[in-house]
Amino acid sequence: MINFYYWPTPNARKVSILFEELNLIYNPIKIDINKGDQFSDKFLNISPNNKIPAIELVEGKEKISLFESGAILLYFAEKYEKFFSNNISKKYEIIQWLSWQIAGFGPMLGQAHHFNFYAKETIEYAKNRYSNEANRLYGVLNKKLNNQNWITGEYSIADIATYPWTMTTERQGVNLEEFPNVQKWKELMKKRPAVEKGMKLGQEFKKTSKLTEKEFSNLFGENQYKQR
Ligand SMILES: N[C@@H](CCC(=O)N[C@@H](CS)C(=O)NCC(=O)O)C(=O)O
Repeated sequence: MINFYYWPTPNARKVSILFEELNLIYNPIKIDINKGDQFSDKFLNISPNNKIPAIELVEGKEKISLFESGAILLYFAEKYEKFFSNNISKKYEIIQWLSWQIAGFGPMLGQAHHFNFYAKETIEYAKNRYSNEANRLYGVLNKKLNNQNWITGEYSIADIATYPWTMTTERQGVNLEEFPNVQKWKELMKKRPAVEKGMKLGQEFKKTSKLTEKEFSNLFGENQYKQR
């Protein structure tokens, strides 16, 4: 059994989509990051960076515990030889686009979302800087998807990692109509039953109202930055 520590956010959804694609049985364990569950000693032991997603499982005599969505996707894709490749150049093309998502697309979109939506003060420079970066990155993705359905040719963990980040385009300062290949690719992704199911995990816990002071402190303020 796989213990899957999650909260309904893009980084966790990458993992639930892959689990659904692989038809794996897993035990979803909620870590309410608004409430501050990510700072418990038990969770920090599994994920010292205080972030979801994380997983734990037993493999023979070995206990495996992983955090960082990219590492988790690579672990299962490699183990089950699915949504990856045995061909070395294709394999590294997939790793390259997975890295692009983890190191660029995700963090930049996250910052755009933060300054356009969560920030308590309006900082035009930051809003422009990250919205511009977001638009640049959507442009890169749009170009890559020219004349092909999937990011690296075949459906892979690069697609799985990228898709959940393309949900809140308005808050990222992005108009998706400017990126028609990304729009087409999103439609294809949405049609996959595993993607639909993976995206729904924990939907009912998703916050629709504004963050309270305490929640803001947990995610972006005093409690987040306290030495632990
Ligand atoms: N690089 C990490 C990022 C994970 C991440 O940012 N997780 C967020 C939710 S999407 C989180 O747990 N935030 C809680 C916190 O920062 O305290 C990954 O790809 O797994």
